[in-house]
Amino acid sequence: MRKLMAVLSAAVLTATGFFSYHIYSTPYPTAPSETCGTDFHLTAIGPGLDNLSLEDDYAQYQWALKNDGNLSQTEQKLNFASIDDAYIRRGNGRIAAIALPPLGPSNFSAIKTQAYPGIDIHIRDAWAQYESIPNKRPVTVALIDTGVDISHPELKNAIWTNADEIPDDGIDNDGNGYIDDVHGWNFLANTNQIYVGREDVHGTHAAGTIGASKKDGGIMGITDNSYVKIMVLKALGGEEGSGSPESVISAIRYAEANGAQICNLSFGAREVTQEFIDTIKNSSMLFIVSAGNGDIYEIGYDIDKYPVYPASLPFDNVLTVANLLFDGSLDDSSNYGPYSVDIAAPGVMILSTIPENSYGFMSGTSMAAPMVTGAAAMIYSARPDIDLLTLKNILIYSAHRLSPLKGRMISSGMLDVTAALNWDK
Ligand SMILES: [Ca+2]
Ligand SMILES: [Ca+2]
Ligand SMILES: [Ca+2]
Repeated sequence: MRKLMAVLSAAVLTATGFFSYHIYSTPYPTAPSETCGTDFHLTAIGPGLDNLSLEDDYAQYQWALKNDGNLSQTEQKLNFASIDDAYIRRGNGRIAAIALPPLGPSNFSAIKTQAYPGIDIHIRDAWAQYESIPNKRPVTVALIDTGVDISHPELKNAIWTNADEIPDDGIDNDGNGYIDDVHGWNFLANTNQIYVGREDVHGTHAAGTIGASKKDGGIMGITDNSYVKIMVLKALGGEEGSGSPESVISAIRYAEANGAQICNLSFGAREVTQEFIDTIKNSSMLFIVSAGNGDIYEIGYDIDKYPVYPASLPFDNVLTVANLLFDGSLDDSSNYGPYSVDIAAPGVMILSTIPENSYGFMSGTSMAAPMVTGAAAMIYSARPDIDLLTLKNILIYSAHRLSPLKGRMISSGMLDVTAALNWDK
C-alpha cells in the first residue's frame, strides 16, 4: 500500500497524531482565558422580532438560518509587545521563571465584529417551496463522525432505520455482515452501540443541524426529517475525537452498501493512506467535507499549498466547506483554498443539539459542513431529476457571492439554499 505524503510545513499544521483523524470544532461558550478571549453578545432578541419559528423557541439564536444582524462578537486581543520586559532572568543567564505584570485595559485591544443582516443560508423561502413540492424523494445522509445521541427528542424522527434488520435478536438478518445494525454502526468498538456518552457531542451537534425536528421546541434542523434520514456511523471517539483511516474506510463502505447518497465528513488529517483516497474516489456518494480550522494558533491557511485530507482531494464527488462568520467574511480560523475549497457556510457560534436532551453552541468548519450537507439533502430530495454531481455544481453556482471570499474558494460565495433549489440544471 502506497502512502500519500503531503508537503508539510511545521509552522502551519497542528500536531495531529500519525494516521488519525481529528474533528474540527471548538465548543462555546468558553471562559475567556487570562490573556485573551472571546465574548459573544446577543442583543435585541425577544418577542416582537420576526422569529424564525414561534414553536422552536431557540430558533432565534440560529443566525445561520436567519441573520437579523443582532449578534456581535468582541475579541480581547493581548498586546504582547507591551510585556516584553517581563522576563526575569536568574543565574547563568537562564530563564528561571517568567512573571507577568498585572494586566490592565491598556494590555488589550477589543475587536468587535457585528453581524450583517442577510448573511445566512436563505432557508425560509426554500422551506416554503419544499412543502408544496410533490414527489419528493427520500434521502439518506451518512454521518461519519463521533456517535450521536439518537434519544434526543429533536433527533428521534431524523435517524435512519435499517428496515431489513430485526433489532436485538443477535442475528444479521439482512446479511450485510453487521449484527443488529438498526440505525448504523460503531466502527471503533465494532458494535451496534452508536452512542457511548459525552464524547459523542460532535456528531450529535451535526445531526441537529441537518435534521432536528421543527415545531416541537428547541432548534430547527435544515431538512424535513420525514424525507431525510441520518445514518449514524461512529468512526471517531475518545477525548480528542480521533479515529483511524481503517474505521473511516469501513464506514464509507457500509454507508454506500446500505443506500446513503450524501456523506458528511467533518474531520481531517495531514496524511492518509492510498486506500482511503481510492475509497473516496470510487464511491458513488457525494462527500461534504470540512476545510479545517487552521494551524496551532487557529489561523486558517491555504489547503491547496498545505493539503489536509479529505478536504484537499480534487475529486468531483468532494465538496469542501469553509467557515463563514456572521459579517460575511471567513472566520480567521477557517482554512481556504482557491481550488480545494468550494463554498462557505455559517460555522461560528452554531446552536444545535448535544447529548442528554441539551443544546450547545459550537464553532468550526465542522459546523459549517453539516449546513451544506443538510441543504444538499433537502435539494436532492426536492429535485429527483438531478444526480449528485449536478447537485454539487448547483450548490457552487448558486452560492451568494461575497467579496471577502473571492480568490479563497471556487464559488467565492456562501450557501444559498433557496437559490440552489431554483437553479436550472
Ligand atoms: Ca445486518
Ligand atoms: Ca438482527
Ligand atoms: Ca425543534
